[in-house]
Parts: sequence; C-alpha cells; structure tokens
Amino acid sequence: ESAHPLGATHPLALAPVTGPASSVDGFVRQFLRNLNYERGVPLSASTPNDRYMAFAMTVRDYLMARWLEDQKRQREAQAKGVAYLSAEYLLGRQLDNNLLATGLSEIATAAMETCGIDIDDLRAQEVEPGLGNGGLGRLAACFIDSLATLGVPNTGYGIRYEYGIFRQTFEDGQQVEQPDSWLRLGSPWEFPHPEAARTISFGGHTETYDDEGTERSRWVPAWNVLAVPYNYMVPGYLNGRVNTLRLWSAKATNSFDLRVFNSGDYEEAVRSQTFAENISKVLYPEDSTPQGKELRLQQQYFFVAASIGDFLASLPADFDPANLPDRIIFQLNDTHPVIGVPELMRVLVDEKKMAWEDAWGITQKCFAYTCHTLLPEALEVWSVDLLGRLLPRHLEIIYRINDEFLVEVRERFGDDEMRIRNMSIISEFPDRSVRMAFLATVAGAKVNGVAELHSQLLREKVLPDFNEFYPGKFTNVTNGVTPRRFVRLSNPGLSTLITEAIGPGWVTDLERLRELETYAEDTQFRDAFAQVKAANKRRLGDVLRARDGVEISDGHMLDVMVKRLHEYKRQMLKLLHIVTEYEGIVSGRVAASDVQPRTFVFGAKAAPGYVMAKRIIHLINAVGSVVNDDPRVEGRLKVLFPPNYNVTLAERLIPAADLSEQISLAGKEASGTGNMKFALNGALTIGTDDGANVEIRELVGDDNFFLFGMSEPEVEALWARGYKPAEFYQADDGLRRAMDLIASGAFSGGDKTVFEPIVSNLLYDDRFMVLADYSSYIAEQAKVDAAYADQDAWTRSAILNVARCGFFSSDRSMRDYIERIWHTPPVI
Ligand code: CBF
Repeated sequence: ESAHPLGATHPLALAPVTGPASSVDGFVRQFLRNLNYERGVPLSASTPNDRYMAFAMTVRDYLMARWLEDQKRQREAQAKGVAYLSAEYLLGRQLDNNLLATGLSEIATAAMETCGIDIDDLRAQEVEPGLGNGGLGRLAACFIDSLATLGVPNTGYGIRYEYGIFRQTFEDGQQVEQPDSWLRLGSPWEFPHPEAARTISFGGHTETYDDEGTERSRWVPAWNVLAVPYNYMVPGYLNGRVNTLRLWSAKATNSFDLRVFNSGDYEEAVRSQTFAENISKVLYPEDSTPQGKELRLQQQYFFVAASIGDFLASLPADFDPANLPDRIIFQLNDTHPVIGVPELMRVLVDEKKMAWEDAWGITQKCFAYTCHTLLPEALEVWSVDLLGRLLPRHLEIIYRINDEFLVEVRERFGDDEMRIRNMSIISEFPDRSVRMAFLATVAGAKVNGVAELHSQLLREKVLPDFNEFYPGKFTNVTNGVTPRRFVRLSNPGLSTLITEAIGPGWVTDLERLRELETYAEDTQFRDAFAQVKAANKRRLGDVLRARDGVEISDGHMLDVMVKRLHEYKRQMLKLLHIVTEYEGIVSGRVAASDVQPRTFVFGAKAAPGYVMAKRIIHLINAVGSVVNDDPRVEGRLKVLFPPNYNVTLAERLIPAADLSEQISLAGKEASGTGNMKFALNGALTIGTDDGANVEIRELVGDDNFFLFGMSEPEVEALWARGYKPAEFYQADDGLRRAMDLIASGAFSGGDKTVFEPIVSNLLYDDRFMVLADYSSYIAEQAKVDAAYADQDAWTRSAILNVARCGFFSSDRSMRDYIERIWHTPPVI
C-alpha cells in the first residue's frame, strides 16, 4: 500500500489491527463501547434493537482484524480467486454463524449474563436476509461459507435487495404476500461503500468509429445508475479466514431535480431516482408483465456489470488482461448472470481494445456455468427486442459470438440445418430471442449439473448437441450443504453426541461421520440419539407455539415436506396421502387405533403469480383445518402448515423431523438440498429416484431409504405411450375416494367449485404424474408406518443416515469445483 499523506506510515497505522480481548471482560467492554459510541445510548436506556445491534457489532469487531488481514493476504498473494456471480443468497441469520466462526459463543453468553441480558432475546431480534427464493440461493450461501472455511479466495457477488422474499401470511387459508422489509431496523452486518459506487449504463445505441485505422464499435448509452457496494463478512469456521460477500444497491446518479422540486412537482422531481432505485428494490419481481421482465434483465446486468468492473478495477493498472484466467474464474450461478459474458467481451474489445479472437479466448477461460434446472421454462431466454433496447452493444456481441459458433458447428457437422437451428444461441420461435443457457455453454470453460442424474440428463436430454460438440466440457458437481449451519448450529444436541463419540473434526471433515456406523449398533448411543430427536421435537414445539400458537403432539411421527411450492415437487401427492388416511378413518374402513400417529408438516411459499401453486396452498390449509378439527382422527392425524417458511424455521424443523418427503417426479428436481439436510439430521427419506435422492439412497442403502415411484426412463416411457391420468384414477379405489372427497367440497364447506381446478387439472392434465405415482407412494408409506413401529430399528436407520451422508458437505462440493473447474487452491 502506498504511503498516505495523512499519516498511513505512522507506526500506529501500520500496526496490525487487533480485536477486543478474547475474554468475558473484553467482550463486555466492547459491547458497552458499541452501545455507547455506535448506538449513542447507555445500557439502562437501550432498546432490544440497540442491544442486538451493539452485540452484533461486537462480534463483528472480533472478525475485523482477520477480515482486513485476509484482504491484504489475498492482494499480496495475487492468487487466482473465485467470483461467484449469483442473483440470490439466502443467508439466514448471521449472528450465531459468526459467533460460531469466532469460537466466541461461551464468552459472549457469559458477557451478556454479566450485563443482565439473555442472549436468546438478542438472537430473536435478528431479521434474516431472505435474498433468495429457495435452493439455488441457499446453495450460494453454503458455498461461500465453505470457501471461507477452506481458505480459498472468493468474493460472492449479488444484489442487495431492499425487499427480500416476501413474508407469507395466510388469510382464510390463502397465501397473502407481505413485503419483507428486512432492513427496517438497520443491519449490523453490512459495510456500505458509496464512495466506491460504479456507474452502470443502459439503453442508447451503438456506433462505429475509426480508431487509428481500425474500425471499432462503441456503445453510447442513454441512462446510468450507480451501483453502490455493500460488503459483508464471510467468516471461515475457526480458521481465522474471512472472505467477502459484495452486494450491490442501485442509486440514482442524480437524487432529484431541484428545479422541478422547487416548482412544487415533488413526484416528478424524484421520478428518475425511483426508477433507478427500483433495480435493487425487490427480489425477482413478478415477471408476468413485460415491465417486470425488463426489470429483471436490468437487475441481472446491473449486478454483473458492477461485479466484473469491480474485479477488473482491483487489478494493478499495468495488469495484462491476457492473464485474467490466471487470476479469476467467474462462476455463473444459473443463467441469471450470463449477460456477464458479452459484458466482459465488451470491456476487453471496446474498452481495452483487444482483438476479438484474443478477447474471446480469455472470456472462454474466465467463465464456468452451473445449470440448476431441468424445467424448460426455467432456462431463461431474453427477447432480442428487449435486449437490443436495454443493451444494444451486448446484443451485437451475442450475434457475433453466435455467428462464429455456428460456423464452427457447420465445419464439424456440415449443413445439418436442423442441428444448427437447435444449437443456435438465437432462437427464432415463438419470438426471436437469446437462449442464455446456450450462451453460457458456448462461453463457459465448464458446464456442470448439480447431481449425477441431473448432469446425465443435461448431457443427454437438455444439451446433447453441445455435449457432442464439446467433449469434456460437461461435468457434474453434486450439491452439498454446510455442516456448520445445518448440523453444528441447528442441531446442538446431535452435534454434542457426535463430538462425544468421534471428536470435533467432523465439522470440517464431514466424511468422518462414517465413524458413527459402529455406534448404530450400540444400544446406549441409540437411546441417546432418540433422546436428542425427542428434545429437538420439543424445541420445535416451543418455536411453533410461540410463533403460530400451534402444538405438536407427543408420540407422533413428524413427517415433513418443506420447499418452494411447485407442481413438480408434488406437494399434491403428500396431500392425497393425508386425505387417503383421513378418508380411511372417517369412513370406518380403517380403525383409528391401527393408524400410526403422524403430524404432517408443510412449509412452502408459492410465487405470487403462480395461481395453481397458490390453490394448492389453499387446499393444504383447508384439509388441515378439517383434519385438525375432526375428533374422529384426533391423536392420529394432524396437519401443520406454519406460514413463512424460511431458513430460521428450517433450522428448527429439520433436526426434529422423522421423515423427509422428497417426492418430485423423477427427472424434474435437479438436485435438492433439503434432502441432504434432513438425512444429515437423522430423518429417513421417502423419495423418488430423482436429483440427489439417487445418491443419498446409494450411500445410505436401500434398507434405510423408502423408494417409490417411476424412474426417469419409466416416466419418459409413460409419456411416450400417452399418459392418461384418469385411467389411474379409475384403477385405484383409494385414489378415487381421496379425489372424490376433495371434489365433493368436504374441505371447502360444501362448495365444489373452490378446488375443482386442482381436481380437473390432475384428472385431465397432471403434467407431473401425481396420479401415476400415487399407488406406489401409498404402498411405501405403509412400509414407513410399519418401520416406525419399531422405534429402535428406526433409530438405527436414522444413525446410519447421518453416518453415511458426510459426502453431502458443501466443503466436498467446493473441493470438486476447485479440482474439476476452478483450479483455485487455498491461499495459506
Ligand atoms: O442447485 C440448487 C437447487 O437449485 C434449484 O432450487 C433451482 O432453483 N433451480 C433446484 O430446483 C434444486 O433442485 C437445486 O437443488
């Protein structure tokens, strides 16, 4: 660092930053200091939010020295790092995670006791940043945790949405979305840097010009916004490492027009500000309107251009861009950041004046692409119209990439027009548009799926021509989850039990859970394990009572399905099982006393514009209220649907679950990560051969997994034969009775119209083959009941699930990425 005129060479400025003393006393002093100097209040007059903020700042202070040190170390090492580009980070609460990473929990708890404060009250104060929708965003959060723990240089780049995923409430059983104003009381974890704002441009036109004899293109944009970075610490687990998450917030270049303001037209005066700042206002705004779509593309370009620019600006002024691939890999988390490809090309060609071929060679080494889906509708396409209007130069660049790519395709395969049409980055139907997954595949050094089956289907079904064209480009990295948050923090009872048995090393070396296998045969260990599960159920009971005023019943199997609501995930199948059980008892065909007591728990948000998903939520709640109010099934069946499922609730629900429902139609769930969290916390899975379920089953063994349903090839074969769901309805008495009960209005006060669209959709369309898998699901659920009756054997299976799922650590996923894709060793 260069000497600074204001005394940066003074010995005190040069001394390493030191944190507060690691003692109860040191913590108390720093806490009171923060309360007094940062919040401006004495302890006696502080509010719960003051105390939470000061407490969080204190934890932060302990991380600060390491953070500054790490930034210096990474700058000096000039090592290759990972820029993870993700439109979503579903972080969950930070406080406990950061306490864990610093190893300060005991000191902090004692320090707060000294001050007469219950640390749990502080915890409760934190609002989780819900900057993601589901699996993809949570995966990004797990990955950055693992990279910090592995000591690999990484910046996570994304958007600081002012409003995260909506807060869900239910009114008459129907989902109502409330804005998630997570920043209302401020966030102690972020460091805004308005002075480092970057200007991001949009619109306008392109032109060519003569650059000393070379014809070049340039972009003449029409409007700009500022991207203001907010930094967040990403601490590694007990390793003194702290990486950075940098989220961008949009600001207008001019906050308002003073002249218009003075004339009294206040709305007009701030119009451009509102327009610009909308870009980072809300996570994935509704995209069913053209305006919504445009805003989404604006968001994508906004954060990607800011991030790429940010990284380039961090390099020395004399850095030769030809060496970029030695310094960075931009990982594209799904198609959302793919506009980064033409952006890097634009910077290299238009701004750095590189030859196109050289720039393209570099770009192809600097990006890698992870695909997270198999649903065609989730593979983004942008209409050429919109792209051309918003990013005209980028569209030109995409056209040229495509032209040159198609020349290569022709050279290789001849004039096979069908193949060329199928592989073109630009599709012509129904509208001319850019296929972002294709662009990412052409540009990326590697393309990966997120579970073995998913990667296979990507190669064979989604992008087969590309797989043939680019041998070796496709690879798999099976997802993983961080054991810090999802076992160590969320399941303290189990963590203690494991550590007592095999030592603490498993937290960073999850494969060591294998050592628990022998303990599965140990009666005492099984008892202790069962007690932990029972205690976790009580803990969950406390949370649900306080949160929603509901009780979970003793002695019930806890059967949990938590994930976004989507037809392919098949919450409907679970619901048909519940209705079948209910109908069996109330019709008298099944004696209530013969039924294994179960509490069925759902947690799910539906996209605000997804009408069928919202109807299904309504039906779950309707079935729940009938079942829960019916004395004939009391003590046997119960349905709980706590609203606003989020990371915080997941951390309580998952450790308490007995049974994990992973019941998507085979070939539709790319991986799933909830499935891994449940198995690692000792729930048994009932699941299809889909996504990472396949690998979970292979690892835990058939005896410890309840498999049902068609395999992916069977699904395909049934489609090919012509799927007629009504035939399944006719053929299965139980299914018919369950569907008829719903259709009869039994769950809608006699009104047959309310759920009719669900029933007829299943009978006459059923895209996700709920009816075809029903009988196999019900038969497997009977096996679940029988297995649960032998509690000791169930516990043994649960322990084996834990012992054999160490593979699903996100540390392992990160090692796989490093080895197969990134080549970014840790910086020591
Ligand atoms: O790979 C992470 C997860 O991503 C999704 O949530 C997604 O948004 N595409 C998939 O649906 C999951 O299967 C996957 O685990």
